Amino acid sequence: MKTQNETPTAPDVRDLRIDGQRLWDSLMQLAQVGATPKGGVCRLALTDLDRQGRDLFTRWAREAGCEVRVDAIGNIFARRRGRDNALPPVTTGSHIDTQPTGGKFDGNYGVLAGLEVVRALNDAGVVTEAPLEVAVWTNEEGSRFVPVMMGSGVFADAFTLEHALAQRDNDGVSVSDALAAIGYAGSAPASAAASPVGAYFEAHIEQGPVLEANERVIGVVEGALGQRWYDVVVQGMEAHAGPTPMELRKDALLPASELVIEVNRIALAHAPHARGTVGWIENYPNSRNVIPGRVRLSVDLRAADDVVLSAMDAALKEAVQRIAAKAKVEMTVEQVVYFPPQPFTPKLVSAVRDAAQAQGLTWMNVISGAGHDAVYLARVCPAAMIFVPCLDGISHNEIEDAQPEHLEAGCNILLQAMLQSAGVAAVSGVTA
Ligand code: HGY
Ligand code: MN
Ligand code: MN
Repeated sequence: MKTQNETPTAPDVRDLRIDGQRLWDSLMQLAQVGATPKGGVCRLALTDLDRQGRDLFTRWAREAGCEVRVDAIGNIFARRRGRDNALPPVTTGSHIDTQPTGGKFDGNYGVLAGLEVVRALNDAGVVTEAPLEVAVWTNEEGSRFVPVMMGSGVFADAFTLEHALAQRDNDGVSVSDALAAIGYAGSAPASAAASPVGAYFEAHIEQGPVLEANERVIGVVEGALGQRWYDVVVQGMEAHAGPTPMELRKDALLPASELVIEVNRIALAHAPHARGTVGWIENYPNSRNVIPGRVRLSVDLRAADDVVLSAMDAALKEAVQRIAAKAKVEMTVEQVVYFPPQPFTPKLVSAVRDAAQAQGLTWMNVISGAGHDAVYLARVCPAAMIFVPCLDGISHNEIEDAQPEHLEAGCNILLQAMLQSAGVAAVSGVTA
């Protein structure tokens, strides 16, 4: 750091570090909101627990001197002023909604790492050139409501606000009503066109085994897989499990089961980067001695190449037709999510890599198998992500775990990458 009587040049902040213990403590405190007995978190989008988590974050952000605004899809933006507030902000963030069997770190880490960056800059008296913002994106998980990455998708114009607000959960509750019920239907426009972003960085646990298997601390994320999600309905006819002869049945669960096998086969046929999952299934009427009359199920297809993803889409539709004809039942397929593989911005990816190298951290280039809000932000501004390992690569599971020192390391990379993009105007009174 420059002494008082030297001519101030651009303040040197390369040695600036976050407070890892404070980051960990904030993660553990947020994890109490929706804590499950197995040590995980169940904080579904737009529930009262989501509200409690949002309230905690906004309180912390205001205590850190941030101005807070909420947009029409419930995205929260905590703004730390810079010297030139006419510049578009350098933004970070993630999500605090979780899976039903979620963990303490998925999404929550990226939001609280952003808050820790703000707190560390406050402690050091750093004034950035551009303002900074920490975002909490609505319904990233897509578990209760589809589409997935809903808040960032509206912000990046991947789909309309009206489409998102009209979506309903399995109990028929709309996003619009749930958002209003928790008091986060904001007035700010949910649009990057109205609120331009200068650059976006997102810190996240990897949620897979690659970093840990290669004993690397920082994942330099070069891009993310493309995804197609579907809702499938198999319509047979309920009937009595005893008197109904096998050859006269319209059993909906049999063709549905064949489709589950087909989804797995389609993914394996497009190895090594393809993925195929049936995660949600509803069997109706789900009674021991009734032949299932209707089955609804989800299909999640992913690939690193959009041509491959299209081929998997075609293979799925061919399988549905073939299975339905053989079983003499009706099967419908509705695509509810699509986004192509998303590369991140080389300049920002390099900033992440350079910061890891400068801090002597082990790192490697990775592709994200998971979707993240950064995938949609990358459509409207330069974007990059920072991964850190999670224990045994497990996520979307209550046992999800991460090491404090890895979380701290990732947050320090986030700090340096954001400062490089935002510029430093002053450090504890010494101005550039
Ligand atoms: O499904 C995903 O990739 C993310 O967890 N929403
Ligand atoms: Mn996530
Ligand atoms: Mn997730």
